[in-house]
Amino acid sequence: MNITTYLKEQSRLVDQALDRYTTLGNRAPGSPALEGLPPTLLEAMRYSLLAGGKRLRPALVIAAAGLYGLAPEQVMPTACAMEMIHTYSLVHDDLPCMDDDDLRRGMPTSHKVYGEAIATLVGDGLLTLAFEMLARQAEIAGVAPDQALRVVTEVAVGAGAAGMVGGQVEDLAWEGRRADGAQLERIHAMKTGALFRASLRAGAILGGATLAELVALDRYAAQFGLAFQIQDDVLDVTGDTAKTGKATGRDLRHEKSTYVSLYGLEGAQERARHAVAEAVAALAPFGERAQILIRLAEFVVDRDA
Ligand code: GRG
Repeated sequence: MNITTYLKEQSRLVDQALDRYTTLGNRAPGSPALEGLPPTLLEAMRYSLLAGGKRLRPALVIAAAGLYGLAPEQVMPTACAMEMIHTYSLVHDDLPCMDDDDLRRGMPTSHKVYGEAIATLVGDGLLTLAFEMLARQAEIAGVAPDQALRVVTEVAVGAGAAGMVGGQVEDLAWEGRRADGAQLERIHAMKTGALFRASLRAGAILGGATLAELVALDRYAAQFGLAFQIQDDVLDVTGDTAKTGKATGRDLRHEKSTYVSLYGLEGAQERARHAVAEAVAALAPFGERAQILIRLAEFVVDRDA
């Protein structure tokens, strides 16, 4: 199985579903209610949501659910909810009060096109819509209400103050100061890792995972997140804006400690490779069923975008 082909196919399905879920009048089971939503807000939400991106978090939901034989469409509301939350975080992260970026996913950032107030509300709207979708999936055949509730809890923990939002606060607090390796790992485990972890857990919960299996996926998620973040730091130095769709050199401009600034380019890459090996080792309990998750971990350090 070629992971690039796999990701392309999953992205196509996710893009179609995101389009459907944000189209007025859609009555498919599990879809949100959009009637009355101001047209400019819906347009601005769709602008950022349908701008591309690797769709990694949905891929993790789908791959984790796939461990239990679920098809992508059975977990599509959850997969799309994770992408909505991720997109909200990017829109807010790009605001002038945060990283103040002009380019995202190869396009002008939300606040450049719609202004700061709408961009802030786009983020708020996407975050809330994500939770509406997670709750509504109890309306879909095969998703038991107690499963849907567990997924809501997992995602709230990963996206909230003890996860992604808290990590962003920590990240901002360290700007201009030199964090050590352990501090950096803590920041990114919250800021980026928590959403990957929630994606994997959500997919696995929908598939009926045991507690031991969730623990194995947590170990995978931690190493996957670390490898992803190291490569993100590497690409901020070596990446090509035409491919990453965002400016490079942002970390230096914001005086952020990164894996590259701490360990050098080669040292950082070596650490990323080690993290991938650890991620793969964590999947041992799943045997052959884990092939996609293995390839996804390899992909995060091989990617150029
Ligand atoms: C509440 C005002 C307010 C702000 C919160 C939570 C937050 C803003 C920001 C933190 C999240 C963040 C921007 C993390 C950065 C992680 C990262 C490297 C994102 C890029 O992810 P990719 O490479 O992007 O998966 P694509 O575009 O491929 O989806």
